[in-house]
Amino acid sequence: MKMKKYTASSMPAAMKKVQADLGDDAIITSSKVVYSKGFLGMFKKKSFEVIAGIERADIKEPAFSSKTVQQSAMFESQVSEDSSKVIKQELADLKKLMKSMQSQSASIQYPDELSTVIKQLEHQEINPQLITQISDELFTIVKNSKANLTPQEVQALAQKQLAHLLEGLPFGGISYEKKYINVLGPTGVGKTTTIAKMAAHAVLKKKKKIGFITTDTYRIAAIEQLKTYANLLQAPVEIVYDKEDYERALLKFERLDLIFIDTAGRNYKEIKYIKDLQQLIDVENNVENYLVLSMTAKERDMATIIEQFLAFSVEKLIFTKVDETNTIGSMINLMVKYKKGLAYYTDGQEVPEDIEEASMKNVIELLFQGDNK
Ligand SMILES: Nc1nc2c(ncn2[C@@H]2O[C@H](COP(=O)(O)OP(=O)(O)O)[C@@H](O)[C@H]2O)c(=O)[nH]1
Ligand SMILES: [Mg+2]
Repeated sequence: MKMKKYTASSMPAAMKKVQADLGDDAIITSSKVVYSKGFLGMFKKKSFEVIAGIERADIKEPAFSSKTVQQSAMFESQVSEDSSKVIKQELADLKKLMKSMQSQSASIQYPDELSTVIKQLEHQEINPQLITQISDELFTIVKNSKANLTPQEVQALAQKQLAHLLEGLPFGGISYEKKYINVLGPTGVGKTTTIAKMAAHAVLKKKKKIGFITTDTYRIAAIEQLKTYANLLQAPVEIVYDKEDYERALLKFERLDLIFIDTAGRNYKEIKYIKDLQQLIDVENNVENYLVLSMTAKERDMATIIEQFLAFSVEKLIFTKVDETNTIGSMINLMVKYKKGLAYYTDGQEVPEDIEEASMKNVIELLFQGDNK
């Protein structure tokens, strides 16, 4: 992937530049605020820098261009008759080969054995490019196998290909190695509910002393909701309105094992505020960031959210409301595209039970179970 740097006076302006230059498929790999020294070092100028790039579709050069053929033809007249015969033959062979290659690529048809699996992947709205990638691999395997494969065998092979795509991405929930669990995402995706589920597990199964911090002070109901869960778990809650509150809360919770931070970010300004707050604890490198996305959202909108939160080192995503959809391809597409792992997925409103810690295995199984007709 070729990377380019874009600078502008605001983050939206920088993003616009990226979009104008690279289109909607641009991948933002980093973004930051840079301060350049102004006049006599007195006026610092603030600008926003984004590094972005785009995955290039392989540009395929034809193996032999017509120019080469023309050159060979010219060359032909200068050589002895014998070798000219040889060359003629070679050219004819070449033409034949090219013709057969063209007809093959124009009518690539996957064998019937693969059609069920391909339909399943399509039904789940796996990205077409990924489907082609998987199908091509399966095609090679099926072609080379002596006996006909059973549908179960083909499905198992498809699962293996999916595992390939997800290889190297982190799976699994809280590591319990860091003190702060920062749960990010826009309002309404299910952050607070998911935090309650995670926290219940930490208290009941892992016997951790926990506390809650919320910066989502926009709606009273949201505060009350978190307080209710905290009371049930007999854990303290701190409501944070500014940086000072935040510092005070961190100090107050010094002796606890695990702090869940509920942070709603609705727009760029709020996300920046969260980032500023996080700097207070990030110095210790003691945070795990989770970004929560709802499976009921459109893939493109989820992608936008992921991009908005790129400034945070989010390793793993959490997908909620899996119970409200039959298609979970977008989950896989986004993980592959943004190289993010998966911590949990949630499948209902019940606290604490409706949550699954993610593994590569259960995500792939999720894709193949349920309504695939
Ligand atoms: N069906 C379903 N609803 C969920 C799930 N997780 C959360 N919700 C609901 O989504 C709504 C918003 O949840 P909330 O935790 O307040 O979201 P927040 O604004 O991100 O904190 C509530 O009605 C939750 O009960 C889930 O996995 N499945
Ligand atoms: Mg909330």
